[in-house]
Amino acid sequence: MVVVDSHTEGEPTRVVLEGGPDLGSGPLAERAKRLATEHKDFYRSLVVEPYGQEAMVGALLVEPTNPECVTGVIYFDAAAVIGMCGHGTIGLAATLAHIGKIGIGTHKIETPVGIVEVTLTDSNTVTVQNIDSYRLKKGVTLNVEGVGTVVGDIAYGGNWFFIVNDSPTPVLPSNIRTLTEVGIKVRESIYANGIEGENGGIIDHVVFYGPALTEKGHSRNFVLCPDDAYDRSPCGTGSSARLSCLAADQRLAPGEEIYQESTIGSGYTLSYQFSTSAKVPEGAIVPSITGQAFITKEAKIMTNPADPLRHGVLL
Ligand code: PYC
Repeated sequence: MVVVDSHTEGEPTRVVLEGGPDLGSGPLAERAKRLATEHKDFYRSLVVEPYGQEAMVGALLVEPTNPECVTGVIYFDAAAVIGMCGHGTIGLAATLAHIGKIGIGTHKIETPVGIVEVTLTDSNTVTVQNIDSYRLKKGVTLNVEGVGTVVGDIAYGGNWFFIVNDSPTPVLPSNIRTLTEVGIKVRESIYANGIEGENGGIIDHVVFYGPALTEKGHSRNFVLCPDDAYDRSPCGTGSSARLSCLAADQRLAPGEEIYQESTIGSGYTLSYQFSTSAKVPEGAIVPSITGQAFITKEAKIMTNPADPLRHGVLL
């Protein structure tokens, strides 16, 4: 497999340029399902040790169905094939620029959940115009064993999120272990209570918000991903979901920019416009996420059939 690695605000992405499985030529959602059900060993091995690294998200390039798109892409982490990935799309745009496939300007990319737009300002700086994002439910109360009462909103930004405005634990790098443990307990409670997104959508991302630690920051977040790793960036799809909540609560006006800090202190500039699509719930927004990605590696991944750990170590 030929891959290019990058990091977006600290969060790693591995773009698979060549050597992925044949997923057919159907809609991307169908191909994503085939990747999830028929090729788990393949995608997992690319993002977990010893061939991958903690927190890595993979981006498998596929032929788009829409000829206006420069590529199609299916994202995955160690635990799941995911609908969309904001940091991954910033990393993908920087990678496509690195290999000479796109230049400065705006380009369309097809994902299993819809078409997104990327605007490359320079080789590292990318703005993603994400798919329509919206809040499904406000103020869902959970009684989480060992944690207490946790109140959050259920919102969609390409993945389903449980968004907690008042983090049960201060969002500080020194609390990453506790934040991870509490996040897992919150997610278990969501599952145990049968709480879902629309059409049975699995709420597999949990985000905690706390006060910003810098002057320019709006707030600081901690994002628990399906593979139990935390997002080193502020999470593009999570930020999209949060923007939909801020819009619904009239805490942020359309076009107003905020700077979202991540747990490690990197960040995204965020804004939104209201969606004009009739296909999404009223109040849905089109989020805009700007961040920077840097190429870290060009590599050929070897999968030696004699290697007992070729499918990755168990997490
Ligand atoms: O940036 O959307 C994102 C994302 C999802 C999972 C990890 N990062």
